Amino acid sequence: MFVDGNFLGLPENGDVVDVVILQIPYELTTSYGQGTSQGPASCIAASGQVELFDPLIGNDLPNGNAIHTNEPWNGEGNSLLQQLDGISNYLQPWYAGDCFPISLGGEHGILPPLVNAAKNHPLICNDLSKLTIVQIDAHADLRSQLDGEKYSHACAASRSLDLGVGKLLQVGIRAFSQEEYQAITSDERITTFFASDTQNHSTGREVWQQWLDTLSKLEGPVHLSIDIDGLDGSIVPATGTPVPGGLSYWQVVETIEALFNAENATVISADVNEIVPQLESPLTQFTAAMLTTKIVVNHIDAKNSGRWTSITQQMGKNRIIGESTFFQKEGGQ
Ligand SMILES: [Mn+2]
Repeated sequence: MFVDGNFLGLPENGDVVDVVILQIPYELTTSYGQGTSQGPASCIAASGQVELFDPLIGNDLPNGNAIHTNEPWNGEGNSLLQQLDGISNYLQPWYAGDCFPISLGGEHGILPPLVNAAKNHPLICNDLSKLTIVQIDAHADLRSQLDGEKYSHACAASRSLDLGVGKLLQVGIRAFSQEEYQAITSDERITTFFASDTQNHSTGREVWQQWLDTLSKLEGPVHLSIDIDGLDGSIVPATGTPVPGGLSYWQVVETIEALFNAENATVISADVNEIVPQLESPLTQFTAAMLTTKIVVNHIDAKNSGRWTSITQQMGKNRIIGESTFFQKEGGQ
């Protein structure tokens, strides 16, 4: 039975949630292209064309797991800070440690509220210094502000570090300012693999292996943030700011696999963002749907292999949405 509006068209399984697909149609500060607010729905529609079989789990999805496609974030909030609180409160109940949350965006500005929601995860316990973010992106997103806005998508990574995130690993990076380059070279929390190095035709293979080795040595809780413009612009042409010279589809798949296979790390959540529906061909949203499916498959494999276990008892689908006003209290300070 194919269920319209559900990720992969999969029917739900009563009140059980093993993987939750969250939709954040947020678009406020996207600087160049338009249309990220339609991204999550277009990715879910495109996921209907993705194969359910993956050799990694040797079976069709959902392979005994309950994949719940949650109602989208309601978009409410009269100011940017209210909206950030709204996103954080929408996500927070899914960070209880009993399921695996995957957020579809929406612009990359969803990352700081996501990090704020992750504070409650039992592996983090309010200490975000334990958390590593692995960021696939064309842009470093390390600006202090863009056009006077410190919560711009171009500042997503710096605001996450401000929240207390311990470690940031970046790959695919090929568009950045001098300020961002200085942050990369001076801030010990940041490790960046530039696309000019990983994609280099003579020496790239060696650098790429170093990236995979770095991932396999990670420890503790990890969030995977995929800005789809990290991929080469030719396969995600509709994203807000497509950039040439990016990662191939298979490099992103290798990254997902290396990360989920890291023996001492636990991937607690992921997001796939900056999805914009492509009209003439569904390539952009289909690429996002394929990668989201790869994340689901790798999570299930990690669970089957004991690298992910539920920390709390199953909480079902009806969860109390948070009421934090964290970003409003910060007042953009
Ligand atoms: Mn980004």
